[in-house]
Amino acid sequence: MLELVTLPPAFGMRNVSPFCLKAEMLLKDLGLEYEMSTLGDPRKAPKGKLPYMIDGDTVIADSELICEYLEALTQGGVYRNLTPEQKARGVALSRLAEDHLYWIMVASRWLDDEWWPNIVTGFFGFIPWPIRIIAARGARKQVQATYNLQGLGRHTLEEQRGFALRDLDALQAALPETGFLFGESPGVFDFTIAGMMAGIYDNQPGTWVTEIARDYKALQAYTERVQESIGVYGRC
Ligand SMILES: N[C@@H](CCC(=O)N[C@@H](CS)C(=O)NCC(=O)O)C(=O)O
Repeated sequence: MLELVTLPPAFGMRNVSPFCLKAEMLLKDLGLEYEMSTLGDPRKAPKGKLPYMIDGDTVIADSELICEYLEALTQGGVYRNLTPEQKARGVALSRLAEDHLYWIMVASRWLDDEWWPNIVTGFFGFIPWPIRIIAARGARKQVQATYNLQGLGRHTLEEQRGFALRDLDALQAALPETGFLFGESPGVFDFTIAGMMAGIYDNQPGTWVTEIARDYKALQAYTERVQESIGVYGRC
């Protein structure tokens, strides 16, 4: 049986990571037998990030590589009959969500002093005090350094809000008002976008990105539609 290793629940989310949620939705959609397990410390994962998937002796680390593996396993079940143009749009939107908006969401959780106590309890609660706060502060420094290296961390909060708004504008404009990206049933690229947006809309309490995303009603309705259709929700 396939095993998907994800982060433990946190912030009112049973699957708190957008990448893990995408992989879970895809496994359910493909009708494959799978079980889920959790790992509190992503540093112990094969590539230091979650999710990874185990299939017998094979370990696949990275949600996109999991998609590729499942595509081969199901002989084309993941990308189905997508045209090259549809796949190109799907990949471009995924990069927007996973390699840009994702970092703003991460910063809104980790680097906002008001939200920070939720990180300490949500991600580090399993570590005894006072090691917990030392470990959490160390990880926060790394998140800040990564955000700076990515480039977004060099901007003012107001400028970061502007980047988030333009990402959300683009996502909402690219999505259909009914149905899904490429047809009447959701597919892998819907899982990518809905997996990302579920964490933004439903993490408890909301972050500053949640606040601005709430104005994007069509994007929120789409996120609900995908989760409902597949029967997998990020929230508890
Ligand atoms: N490209 C990876 C990204 C996975 C990722 O960033 N996972 C986060 C959780 S949402 C993680 O494990 N972060 C831990 C870290 O970077 O130390 C994928 O698609 O699987």
